[in-house]
Amino acid sequence: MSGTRRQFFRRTIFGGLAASATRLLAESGPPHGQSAKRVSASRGVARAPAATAPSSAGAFLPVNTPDIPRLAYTMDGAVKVFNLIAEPVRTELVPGRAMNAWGYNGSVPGPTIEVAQGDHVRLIVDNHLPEPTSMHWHGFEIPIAMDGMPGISQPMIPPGGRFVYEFTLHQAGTFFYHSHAPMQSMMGMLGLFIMHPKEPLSPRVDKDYGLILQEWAILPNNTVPNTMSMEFNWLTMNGKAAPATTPLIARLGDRVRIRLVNLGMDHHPIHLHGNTFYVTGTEAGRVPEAAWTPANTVLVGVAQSRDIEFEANNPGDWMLHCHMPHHMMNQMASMVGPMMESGHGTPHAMPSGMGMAEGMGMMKQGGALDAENGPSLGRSIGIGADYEKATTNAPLGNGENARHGAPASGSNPWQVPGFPQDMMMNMTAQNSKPETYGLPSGWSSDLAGMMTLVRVLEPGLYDRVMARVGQPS
Ligand SMILES: [Cu+2]
Repeated sequence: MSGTRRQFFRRTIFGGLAASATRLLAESGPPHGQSAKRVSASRGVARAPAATAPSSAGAFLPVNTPDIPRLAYTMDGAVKVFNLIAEPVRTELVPGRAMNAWGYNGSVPGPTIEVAQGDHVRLIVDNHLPEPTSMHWHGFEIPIAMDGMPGISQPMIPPGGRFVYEFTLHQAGTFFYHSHAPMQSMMGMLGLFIMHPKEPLSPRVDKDYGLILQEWAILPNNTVPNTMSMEFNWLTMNGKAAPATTPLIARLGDRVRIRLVNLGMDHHPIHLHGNTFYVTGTEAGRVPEAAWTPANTVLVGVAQSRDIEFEANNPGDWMLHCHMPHHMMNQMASMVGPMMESGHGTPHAMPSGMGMAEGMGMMKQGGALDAENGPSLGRSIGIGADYEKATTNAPLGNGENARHGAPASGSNPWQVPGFPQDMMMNMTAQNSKPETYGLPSGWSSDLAGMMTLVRVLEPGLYDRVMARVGQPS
């Protein structure tokens, strides 16, 4: 497409989008797709006041933060008033895997706040937690009294207490808010705070998405994140682990922005398949265009945000994921190993090799990783026979190999030390949602952890997906 035609095309699209953006903003509150359901179910957000008119700074394309609601506001004269309630939140990482975390207004991470540069805002923070908290506005150039530093700029907000923050925003970009108690932020207490610039950015985007990257350590048979742990077994985007993350939808030819925020213990190299993007923003705002560099992986460090933008001109369902190998998995647990078959009626159950104490990881002698104990310690009660040590997994007979498609002669893949390393699970049925419409069957098999899809769709399929999502296309 020639430059002129392309610009015409974009202007035409944007004309329509700007209109729908204004409409969306006026409606405010519910975000797109799945999140809408979550808003209505969320008592915190339900308690928040209804939204009113769009910003006086003019219409902007709202940021779509899948699986996270947008925080509604009221106007008090010229002041935008937001209510945030710090509280325990029970959520699901993937269907059926519950987590008892802490967040705001019934959401983990907290709801997305969107304002325009120059807005005067009042943020009323209520503490419904059993311990004191405070709120820090990360990177905001505001008076020290509003910085949320207990003991320096304010007293802690006690349980049942309230603190009112109020300031004028002169910055623009992808910011975030979080509890300044480190363990509370590791319990989930942060949220996106998008400041839209007074003057629209150029080039304008057709889709604007926001994703918060988090990590959780949740021990077996537990639902509460262990904030002391350095070993994380659940990695999420907007509070969901793949394949429960919601795909980001783009129409072929759209210009797409994705805003990435990381507040955890690890850095996340976020990689996009099939498309080259430019890093156009940091946690401090817009990067001058002359400094943009092409990339397909951007390192989002702790306490940073990164905006990436690209022309979605390569059709397909493209992975967007952290490339840290351990961040591409779900429910990892060291020293536990793969799930074994039960033994009830199956010929493959592991014979008992250790007693209850050893099976639970309680050492009486030797080292946890020595030759005698290492491969089997802590796997589970009654598992860890001598011959498991040779193979580190359940041996299967030849008949079973044949069933799994392995060569019938001699080579038994189950006898390879360290096999299997990767377990794939098809969870397509549990994770179907409007945004997954039209994906190949079995799409969920290789999606886990900090991962989602960027679906660059031809107009026909795009329209069908958007009709299901319930958004104007
Ligand atoms: Cu990562």
